[in-house]
Amino acid sequence: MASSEEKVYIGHPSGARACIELHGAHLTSWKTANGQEQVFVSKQAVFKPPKAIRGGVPICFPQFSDFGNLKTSHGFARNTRWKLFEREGDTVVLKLNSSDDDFLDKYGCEDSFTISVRYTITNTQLFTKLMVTNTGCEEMVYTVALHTYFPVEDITKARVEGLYRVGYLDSLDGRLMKTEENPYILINEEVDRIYLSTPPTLRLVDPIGKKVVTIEKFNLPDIVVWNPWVEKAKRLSDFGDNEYKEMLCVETGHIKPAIRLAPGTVWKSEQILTVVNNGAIL
Ligand code: TA6
Repeated sequence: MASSEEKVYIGHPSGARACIELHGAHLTSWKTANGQEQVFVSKQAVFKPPKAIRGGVPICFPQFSDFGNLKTSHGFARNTRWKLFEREGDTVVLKLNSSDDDFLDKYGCEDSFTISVRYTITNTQLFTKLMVTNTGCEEMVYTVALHTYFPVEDITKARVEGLYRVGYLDSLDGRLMKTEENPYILINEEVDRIYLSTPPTLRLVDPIGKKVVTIEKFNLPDIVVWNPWVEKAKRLSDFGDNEYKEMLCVETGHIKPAIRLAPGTVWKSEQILTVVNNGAIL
């Protein structure tokens, strides 16, 4: 089995060009059968732990942002070496076990857990399943998110549908609770919002790229929408000044309330991304 330090590549068993590439458990490329790249990775991304890779799908665990009690924003899972557990055809599974790495010393995490991620591809879809098992004697309290960076042809024309009238915490305004008053979200400034208790399905529409991505989720009630825009982009050392124009983070997560997992029990979630090209862009 490939070690978690190597890149892992899963090609669609039919021989179609659909494939994914992982660095550890961090998905850094997802191509659909037409060969089109479906995740954004910054040209200035650093591929050297413990620096998180700027792009793809960072796994935020055991906390999203500072929704937890660790110092490391977004938790340590995205900076840690996972172990390749299974690799079969269109599926790959990686695991991270608290006993593998001394998280208590490194991150102050006292939990005993195993987290696994299972990626499965079809010609146009990416299925991501997360499973957390509490292997300790104490209740685990944690938050989680799939911090997906989507590429868009023109950020000012892209839109997110499905969050109309949903409440959100505005991270740019003291995390004040607000309500989405627009039928769909357009981006023309820095946006950093945590939408709570969202509908099970959303759409990311890229009219210039003639592409629609449907985001379905199970047990991931919250959605984060983030674009750094001009000023924050300049402050990110691993992100090009103009790259904000070609990406949008739409992240599925369980952030507020946190997940409370009793000893010996399992938490499961799933995200299904489906790409429709030249789709019904209404
Ligand atoms: O998901 C939005 C967010 O929490 C933003 O506040 C911004 O910090 C972004 O994540 C990127 O975080 P990172 O730690 O990867 O630079």
